[in-house]
Amino acid sequence: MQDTPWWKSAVIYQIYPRSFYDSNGDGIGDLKGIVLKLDYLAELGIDAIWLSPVYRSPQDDNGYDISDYQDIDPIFGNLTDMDALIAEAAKRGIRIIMDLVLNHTSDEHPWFVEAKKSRKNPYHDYYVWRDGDENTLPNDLKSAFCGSAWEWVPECGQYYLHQFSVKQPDLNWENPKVRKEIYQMIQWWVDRGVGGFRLDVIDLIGKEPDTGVMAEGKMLHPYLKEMSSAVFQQKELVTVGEAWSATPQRAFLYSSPDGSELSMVFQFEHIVLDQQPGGEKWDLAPLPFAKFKEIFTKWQTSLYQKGWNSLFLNNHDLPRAVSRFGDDGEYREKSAKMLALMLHGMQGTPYIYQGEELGMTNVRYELSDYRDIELLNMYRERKEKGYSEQEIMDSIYAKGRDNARTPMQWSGEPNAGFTEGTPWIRVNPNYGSINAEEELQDPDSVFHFYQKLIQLRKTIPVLIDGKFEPVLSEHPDIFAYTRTDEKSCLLVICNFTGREVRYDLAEVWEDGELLLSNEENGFAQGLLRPYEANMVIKRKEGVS
Ligand code: TEU
Ligand code: CA
Repeated sequence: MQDTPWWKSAVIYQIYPRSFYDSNGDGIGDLKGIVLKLDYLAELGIDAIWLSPVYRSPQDDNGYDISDYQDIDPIFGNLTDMDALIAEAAKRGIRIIMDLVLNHTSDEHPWFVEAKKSRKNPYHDYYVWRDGDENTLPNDLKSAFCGSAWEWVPECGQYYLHQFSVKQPDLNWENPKVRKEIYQMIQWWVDRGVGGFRLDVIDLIGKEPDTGVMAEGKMLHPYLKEMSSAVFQQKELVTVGEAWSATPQRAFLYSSPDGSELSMVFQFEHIVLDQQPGGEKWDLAPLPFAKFKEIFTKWQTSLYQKGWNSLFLNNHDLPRAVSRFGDDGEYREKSAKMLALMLHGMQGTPYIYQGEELGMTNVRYELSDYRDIELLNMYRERKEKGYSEQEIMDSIYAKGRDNARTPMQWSGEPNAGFTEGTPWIRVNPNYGSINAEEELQDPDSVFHFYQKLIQLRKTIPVLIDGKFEPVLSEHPDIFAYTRTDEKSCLLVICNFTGREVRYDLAEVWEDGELLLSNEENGFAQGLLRPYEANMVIKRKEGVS
């Protein structure tokens, strides 16, 4: 693994700062709070932190609406706190990856405050405008947060584009001045010592609003190449792009080994499976397990030696993995470990979303307990369309982003030890039994299972370079695969059900070394107990 980039053997931990740890009692997580928890993260063994936005922002979309890219929002602290976090993390061998929102700014960003003053303002074409009259929308483009993607500005006699909230105007990437200012800002963060960037909805920057082609526009990859050569190809930076439209073929460009664009992308084909075809995320459908396996297999086999996968099952926009793909009831711990082993055994860079390492679960709150603009807008829109209260709440329980945004559960203390104040969002009531303090003391906890998985990634080369090959592809309950390199072969085999299942594998694995299992009775070939997961390795004879 001589010249392998550091991020190919790394595990990256995502922090949603407002829900991570509150150091000053205002009920909102902050940068000083993260510094206080760095030893916990070092204990887990992660290599980098992806920090969701902490820049100055009106917080309309919890910081994904940025009004100053080069300052910290006071609710999180200040630039001195940011420098302290970078330095304290570095002491523990942890890099900080900043979340860059480059598709849009806040409408309170100075650029937009100027732009909307008049068509002649020098900043006007930093954004996307269309002529029209107040009662005729330019076209039927919709916002991801409900309603039209166009907002009328009388002073200009024009509409501006916002693919997200009305307070998140889309930037005009066709304007070279915009790109130049963005690259200068990125360099400013690189000079400040950050180790990389997560690029929010990066597949949208090549948008073509008149044709309705918003993702993967023809200028997307030229812009990415220009940005990469301007600021990413330095200091071993890791860059990961969020690309809901990504396919393996497109990922060859995004994550090409020549480093001409990014290190890797977050693709979402496994994330949109449990929704009705042609529907929205709120239109629930059972998870098609065969398709789930097929998609992971496609990405693993397609990108082998031609690109690089990011591996994730949840983030700040998604329901908790154990609730969505496992069992957050009787088999919560077992299925959380199974999901972790399934994911971390594959080729790519695994991402752990805060609390996933504890087996934290979804919530079912009263409507008044929810905070997220996306689900609250959906509630209003679907209510007006006549959906039943129960149908709407069931969608929120299953897919609402606040499932992931309830405060990190540190202990059984009030508010799960997250804050001594009133939390900005209600704490999941199950914090008494699911919290870091308990799990740090329990050698069989989900936390320690993740810790072992992360350690294996550092010590088992086949986990980094081994070729992925599916096995038992037709089995209705098992996801299994091998990883092979010139020195060893590794089997990962996972039961995705709460039932005992049987299987036949021609190859004998019982003489292999059981690296990790979530089953205390060890590995018995041919049988998997409920949610059992095993990682077995066999080293090739005569190969040192
Ligand atoms: O998310 C992109 C995005 O499309 C998601 O919001 C998606 O629409 C939905 O939430 C999936 O459940 C990114 C950020 O991750 C998200 O937090 C921001 O709200 C959004 O962009 C706008 O910046
Ligand atoms: Ca705080």
